[in-house]
Amino acid sequence: MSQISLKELTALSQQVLRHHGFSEPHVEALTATLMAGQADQCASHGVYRLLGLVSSKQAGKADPISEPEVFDQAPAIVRVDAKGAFSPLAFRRGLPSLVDKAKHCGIAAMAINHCVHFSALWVEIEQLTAQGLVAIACNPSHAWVAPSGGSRPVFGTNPLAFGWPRPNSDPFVFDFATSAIARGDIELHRRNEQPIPEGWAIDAQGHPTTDPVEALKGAMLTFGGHKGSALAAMIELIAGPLIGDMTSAESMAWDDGANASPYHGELIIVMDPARFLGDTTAEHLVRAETLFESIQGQGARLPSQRRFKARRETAATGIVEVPTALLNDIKALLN
Ligand code: NDP
Ligand code: PYC
Repeated sequence: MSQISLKELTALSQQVLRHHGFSEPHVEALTATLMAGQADQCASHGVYRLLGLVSSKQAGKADPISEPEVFDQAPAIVRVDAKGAFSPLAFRRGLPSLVDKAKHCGIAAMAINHCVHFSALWVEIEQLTAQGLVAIACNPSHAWVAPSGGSRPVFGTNPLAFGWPRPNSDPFVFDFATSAIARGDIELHRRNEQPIPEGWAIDAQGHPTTDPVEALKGAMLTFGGHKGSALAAMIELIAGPLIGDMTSAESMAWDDGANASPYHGELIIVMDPARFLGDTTAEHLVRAETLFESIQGQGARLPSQRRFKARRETAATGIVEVPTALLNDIKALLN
């Protein structure tokens, strides 16, 4: 492992992206997303993703300069056309309208279309909980995951994220793939030449495997069997056809073997407790705290607790750890 200051890593990320022709708004939005992942010690969605950003652009599958366009689709729906570029800038551009609409209507949605996607969804969710809003986000990816009871990939790793604002504390946030694990984690096991646990994937012949290379050639499995499978299908539908965008299978066909980041849409749904509850908002939100206390009171941890702890550690030291081989691969992107 190499130790590097977050400041230095931020500058390196910006340098790499500029070197590869990304416009300044994309450099800023992409680097903020990558560094958020790294600061929270999310190895599969931190600076590792820089390799995929550059290779997707080099393969002609991600536009490095397109400026997203924001459309006022309906009183409670904002739509952002990312125009073939990565999603973080599209999210940034649509965020003010999404928040306004949620605060006005009580519930609102943002559909991001035609975006290349690589990020963890909590980065977006936390920008909504910071405004006192409850949020749900999801998107398809590439068809890598077999449905429960099947053996051929249909679904993406389809993340589902949820955030609940808390008055005097970190928000309650969960964010997970509907596959047993994110694909990025299997890629990291391949990079480190480590076996994967049983239950994550099957090989191309449909047999259970612990070999990450065979897993990446075969099919990943859903989490929770038929339950993860149904959630993955729901995400294909509501963040695919419902918003006029691609399913994971369509994204995979569009990729045509380029091995680029997935290209599709994303759906974000936001609710304003103050509009649901009016004068009784504080009274009801305090009841949510009772729920959290009853979870933590018995020694169970809340999702994202590990991340928030990691974030505070990074803020205190200003230092993050990056595998030396990865750091070298990133520096090589400047050649
Ligand atoms: P994990 O299975 O590692 O964890 C997901 C969630 O579960 C986190 O909120 C985590 O909190 C929480 N958690 C983990 N262990 C516990 C525990 N013991 N008790 C309570 N909560 C726990 O994540 P995945 O591999 O499924 O996903 C990782 C990331 O990959 C996500 O951020 C997701 O958005 C991203 N992803 C993005 C995709 C895309 O298309 N853009 C596709 C697939 C995944 P904590 O972090 O604190 O451990
Ligand atoms: O790790 O499964 C994943 C993933 C897909 C797109 C971004 N991350």
